[in-house]
Parts: sequence; C-alpha cells; structure tokens
Amino acid sequence: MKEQLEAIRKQALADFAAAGDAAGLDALRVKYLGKKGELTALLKQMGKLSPEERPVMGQLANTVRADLEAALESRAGELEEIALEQRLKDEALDITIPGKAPKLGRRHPMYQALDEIKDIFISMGFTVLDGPEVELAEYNFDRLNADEGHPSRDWSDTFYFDEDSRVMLRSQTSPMQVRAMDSMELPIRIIAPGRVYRKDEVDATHSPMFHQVEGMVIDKGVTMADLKGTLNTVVEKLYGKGTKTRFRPHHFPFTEPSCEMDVQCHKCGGVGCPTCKGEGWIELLGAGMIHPKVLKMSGIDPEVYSGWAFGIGLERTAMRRFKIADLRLIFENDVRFLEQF
Ligand code: 2U9
Repeated sequence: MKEQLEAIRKQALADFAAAGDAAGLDALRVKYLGKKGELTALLKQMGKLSPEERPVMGQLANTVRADLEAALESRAGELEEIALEQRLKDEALDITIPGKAPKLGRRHPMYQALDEIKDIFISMGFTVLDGPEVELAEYNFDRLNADEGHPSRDWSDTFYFDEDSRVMLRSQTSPMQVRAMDSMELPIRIIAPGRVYRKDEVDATHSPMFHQVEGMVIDKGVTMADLKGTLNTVVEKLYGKGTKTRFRPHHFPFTEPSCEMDVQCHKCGGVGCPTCKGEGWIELLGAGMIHPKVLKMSGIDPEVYSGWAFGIGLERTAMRRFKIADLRLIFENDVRFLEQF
C-alpha cells in the first residue's frame, strides 16, 4: 500500500503541475481527492491491513492528502496568476494602432455657390447682412412699394402668422435692405443672402423654402450703368472672362426701371441648345434702379441719392453651376448626392 500511496502522490503532483487551467485542476482534485477519488478508494482498503500497519499507513495517507491539497492550492494560485496575465495582455490597449479616419463631410453645393458669390461682392467692397426670417409685412411689402392688393401679398402665396396679415415668413430678403436703409449711414453697399418662403408646391424647380441673394447700392450719382458694370463684373468672375450678358426690360414694384439679366449659355456659347431651350441665353437675375418711392419711405431724398438693387435665386444658380437636374436633391441631403461636389 505504501508503494501505491507514493505512486498516487507522484502521479497526482505531476498531473497538477501539468494542469492548464482552473477547470482542469478541479477535475484532477475530484480524480484524486474526491469521494470516489483514487486516494479515497485506497484508504477504503485500510481495513485489510494488519493492526500494526494501519496507523503507519493512516499517517502516510494523511501526509499524502495534505501534500496534494497544498500542491492543489499552490497550483490554483499559479493558474490564477497566469490567467490574469493573459487577460491583461489580451485587453491591453495598443495606442500605437492608427485610428479609423473620421469621415469628413463637406460644404453643401448651394453654400459653395453662396460662398463664391459672397467672396466676389466682399472683394468689391460690399458688406454681408443677415436678418430675421419672421418679418413684418410692413418691411416685406409696404416699404417695398407692394401695396395692399398686390398679388404677392395674397394668402395663397404667403405664410402669415396672424389673421391681420401683419407677421409673416419673409418672401424675399428685401426687408433686410429696408432695415439697412433705416439703420446704416449712406452710402450703402450691401448683400443680403438667406432663406425665403413662398406657398409653392414642391417639384423639380419649386420649393416652399428657397434661398436668395439680394444686393443694393445707394450713393449720390448712381446710375443704371453702375448696375450693369457691377453685375457684368460679377458674372465674369463667376462664369469666366468674356461671358456675355444681356439686359431685358421687366417690372418689379420696388425698382424703376427694372430689368432681368441673362447670361450667354455656357453649354452652346449662345447658338441654342436644350440647356437654354434653344434661346442661347439663360435668365440669371432680376435688378433695377430703386424706386424713388422706396427711397422716400426710408427718408432718403431721391433727388440727391439714387441706387440699384438685384435679386438672384441661389438654388437655381447652384443647379446651373453643378449641373443638378432636380431642385429636390439640394434639400434631401443624401450623402451619395452631396459627395459629388
Ligand atoms: C429694396 C429695393 C429693391 C431686389 C430685387 C429682384 C429684382 C428679383 C428675384 C430673383 C429670382 C427673386 O429669387 S427670385 O425669385 N428677384 O428679380 N430683386 S430687384 O430689389 C430691391 C430690394 C430691396 C429696398
């Protein structure tokens, strides 16, 4: 029995040392020291020993058990240490790995077009003004010579906030020019870009919210020649030197005389093609000499001062600049569309 006990001790100690993890070690504990374990099985045979042998073997068996228990405990400690080391290794943060590059957005094509226009006017000495989108009809209509009864004041065209049609979403950025006339020293050279609102159904060329850039110059001796010269310069900066323009008579309540300016078609150079619908020209903006009544309503003497103003639709400009066929794409903000510019 002594040899058997020694053999169990030897084998068990070797097995414990070879155990790879806590579960394996526990299985070995059961195998050697459990109720049906090898050591227990051997001890059950103690009855067969002689009375002299029994206490000697009993002591040896206790020593073996104590040794195995001690070895188990020490190996368990070692395995725990190894597992911890491994976890620390696995979970270590490698700060030298290059990070994932953040996906950068870019400026919306319409604001790219606006920035170009702003830069051109700023380089010519204009100041950029910003103003409220919720406006008084007084600034949006009355002060711009659009009296009660003017078709654009109709409820079917304008978003009003009150029954009396006094407060509204501005339908043009012109009220900014009125505010400028009220608050700025003359001479004035400003542009007013921003959102405007009209009750239009959404389609490929209309939206109830769109953007305008309007501009205005007031000084002594300002004439239609200044209007044409300035706008021609702007067009050459936008579309290239030598780009031809033409001015057609038009009507706006706030300017007199009024005109629309066309740009020679960039596609066909003026011969006529589908882009310009065979015209050779594409309408770009409206403009005119500020109506004397409009100047007077702001306390500016039209005998001393004169001025010109223009208005341009920003979406249409961006659509032409970037060859965008449908206005709705500009507002949908689908990144697959936006990534193209
Ligand atoms: C004041 C005096 C005059 C602004 C002007 C236009 C002509 C014009 C349209 C272009 C396309 C609007 O976006 S659009 O539909 N605008 O044609 N706007 S003159 O004239 C002013 C403004 C303010 C005090």
